[in-house]
Amino acid sequence: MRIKLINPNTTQSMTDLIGDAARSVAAPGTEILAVTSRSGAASIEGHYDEAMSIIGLVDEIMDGPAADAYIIACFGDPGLLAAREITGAPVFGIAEAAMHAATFVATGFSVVTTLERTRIIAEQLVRNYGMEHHCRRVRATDVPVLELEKPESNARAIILAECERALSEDRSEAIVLGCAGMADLAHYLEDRLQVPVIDGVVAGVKFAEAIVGMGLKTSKRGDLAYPLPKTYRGKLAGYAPDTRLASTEKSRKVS
Ligand code: 5HY
Repeated sequence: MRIKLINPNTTQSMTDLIGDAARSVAAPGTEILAVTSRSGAASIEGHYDEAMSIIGLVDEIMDGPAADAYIIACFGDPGLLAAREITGAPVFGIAEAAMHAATFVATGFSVVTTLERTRIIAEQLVRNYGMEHHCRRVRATDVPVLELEKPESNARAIILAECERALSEDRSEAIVLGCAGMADLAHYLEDRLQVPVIDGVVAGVKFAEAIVGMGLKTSKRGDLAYPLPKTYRGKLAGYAPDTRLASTEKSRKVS
């Protein structure tokens, strides 16, 4: 099966990092197509960045080649429901995937993310996903997304210290990493913390393999049905659903 792993920010080095993480767990026969959005912000750190990232995300889903599943590799899960509308293939957000994975291995988890504003967005996701009973707290580290890649930022030590506080102060039994750019930290942290540390990129890949393996597709009954045909104006005229849905998608469209 082919899983398209979409980095909705425009930083290629982060795509390389998440592509490596995804391939390290992919089953034999799973192809990971890791792509960087062609438009938008270098890092996604707020509602505006998220909103602007959705066009690039849509481009990656609508422009072939079709995949058996898609993963949105940004912890805000930007455009997740819109993405589920435009394809029948299952779509996974890394926040949703990581939180669900955490509930299988712990009663309570903490999310450790980057900036304070991201912390607030992640709290909204916890509520949207009905995870209030499982997520004990969302914690920020004040490490900006692109600083994660720089050894001089001391990001590893800062994140490790925040995870240790999460385990002692939140009474959490697992850690969910709150940024795709933390994908390479999971093993390092797990070795030191001795609790499950869940990276959503890896969780997304394994859920994608499971759901595709079960033969499941996104329901086209209700709100995730293909978008209604209508006129789009202005800069988005070319995004009118009927003109834009990829021909591969149209051929498997369920009306
Ligand atoms: C992410 N931003 O996973 C996030 C989440 C964050 O560019 N990729 C981003 O830390 O704000």
